[in-house]
Amino acid sequence: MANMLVFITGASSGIGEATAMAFARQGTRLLLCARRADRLAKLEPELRSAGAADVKSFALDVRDRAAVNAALAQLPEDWKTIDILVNNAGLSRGMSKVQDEDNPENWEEMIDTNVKGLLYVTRSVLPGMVSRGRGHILNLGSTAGHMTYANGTVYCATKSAEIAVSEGLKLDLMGTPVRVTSIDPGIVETEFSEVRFRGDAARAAKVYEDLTPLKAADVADAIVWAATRPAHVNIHQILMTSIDQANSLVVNRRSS
Ligand code: NDP
Ligand code: 8X3
Repeated sequence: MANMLVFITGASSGIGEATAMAFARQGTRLLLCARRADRLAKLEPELRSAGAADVKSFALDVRDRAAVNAALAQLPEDWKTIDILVNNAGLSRGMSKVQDEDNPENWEEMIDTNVKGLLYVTRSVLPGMVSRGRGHILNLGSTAGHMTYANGTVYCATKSAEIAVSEGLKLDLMGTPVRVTSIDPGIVETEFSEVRFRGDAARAAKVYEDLTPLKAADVADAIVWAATRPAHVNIHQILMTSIDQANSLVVNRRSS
């Protein structure tokens, strides 16, 4: 892994940050982006101390196609040869019925980030992987893409789309050595719910109350595992939950 260059989107928090740390321990070079560049800058020395061969980070909003293309085009040549892309940047906004949604901007933000942003970043990285004859794309899906839950229609739709995109990429890439993996976790305790509920910490805490959630590091561990299989092995999908979850709907809460 020491010669590998790993690009992680949404590395300023949660699963993306934990994945950066997990790859750092493998000694890879790390290219990181998110909108909060200050957080990435703080993370850089920690990743170096953990073993990363080198780290470069930059501010990027994956919803901005021109900015995605420009950011990748402006990289120094030796930072363009990305071996592993982790399309992690993503979010949920709100929980409501479609007929009650009074803020459809929430829908745009989820679709633009989770689906279109993932495609923009992939399009800017994938041709290089194909022409170099090596590469691995790992996309963050969710149990939400496997089973829709009430009041989560649009978020679930974006994660369902992520599964379709991952399957489609695998088909597109047949005949090349580039691998595609969809990483599909259930409930993971990160800033995800605080973002979803726009800073309502009490409501966010309820999501993780009375159950054992996955940790971001558990998901990072699965990502590194998928990325470190022999080159001829393609892990298509990892559907993972904590011991207290069966699917999108069935969760074991100790209080109930
Ligand atoms: P966090 O909120 O902790 O992290 C989300 C990351 O995405 C942040 O680094 C954020 O950075 C980045 N991000 C969001 N929007 C953009 C954008 N427009 N451009 C660039 N970066 C962006 O949540 P998680 O770590 O939990 O989520 C990571 C991924 O995992 C998401 O795709 C999520 O859907 C998925 N997931 C999460 C689960 C959970 O229960 N937590 C379960 C299953 C999947 P910044 O704000 O600085 O831009
Ligand atoms: C995140 C997991 O169940 O909150 O994708 O949608 S869930």
